[in-house]
Amino acid sequence: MDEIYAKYEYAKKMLETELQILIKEFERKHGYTPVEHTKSRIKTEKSIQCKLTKKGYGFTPENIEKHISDVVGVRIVVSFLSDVYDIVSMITHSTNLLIKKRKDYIKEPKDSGYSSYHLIVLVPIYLESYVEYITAEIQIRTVAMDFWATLDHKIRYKFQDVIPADIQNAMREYAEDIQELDRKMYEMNKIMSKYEKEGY
Ligand code: 0O2
Repeated sequence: MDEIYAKYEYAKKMLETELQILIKEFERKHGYTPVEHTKSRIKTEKSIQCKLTKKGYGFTPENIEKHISDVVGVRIVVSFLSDVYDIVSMITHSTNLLIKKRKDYIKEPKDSGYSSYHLIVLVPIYLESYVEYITAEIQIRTVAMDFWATLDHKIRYKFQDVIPADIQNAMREYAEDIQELDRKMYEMNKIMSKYEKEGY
């Protein structure tokens, strides 16, 4: 286990550095800062164990590597809906990261109402005599989606996934409100850009 955790630590560092550079370059080229904040983490042993149990697998290094794609996770929170897709495109064009899978929970939100764009990527780590590719998850979402997901996470933790129906229904409704708000903010940003172009 020590060996595999060490590799996840290296992958987290590599991914953080790669994303920092990509975001800085994006800002330099476009003269605009789309990212509000980023957060990275290594999933706790308890959480990995829990997820493997739910999927019906034992807690072994092989099962972690094979069945858990988000031991290393980075979340990128952006201002507007269009920024999500700009950041996805930026990461997709990186020559250092390989895209393994995409999950667009913005176009198709989960039943809970959860929405975000997930990229499952392969991150190279340079060991003594060889390069190994480690799987990691990048979640890209707007501030509004992040607000919703943070509360939803607290609810899930409190009720241990057995969430009362009234809370579930309310959260689905708020997810729709958030979607609508993101759309309105995106339109407002377009209007602002138009004014800017006209010299305001
Ligand atoms: P934590 O504690 O946030 O890390 P898969 O093998 O692809 O079928 P997986 O990895 O569960 O299974 O994929 P999925 O559904 O894309 O979810 C990955 C992560 O997305 C979750 O990790 C959450 O971080 C987030 N997520 C997915 N659904 C929800 C949701 O309904 N509400 C919230 N708040 N977050 C969600 P973990 O390990 O479940 O949790």
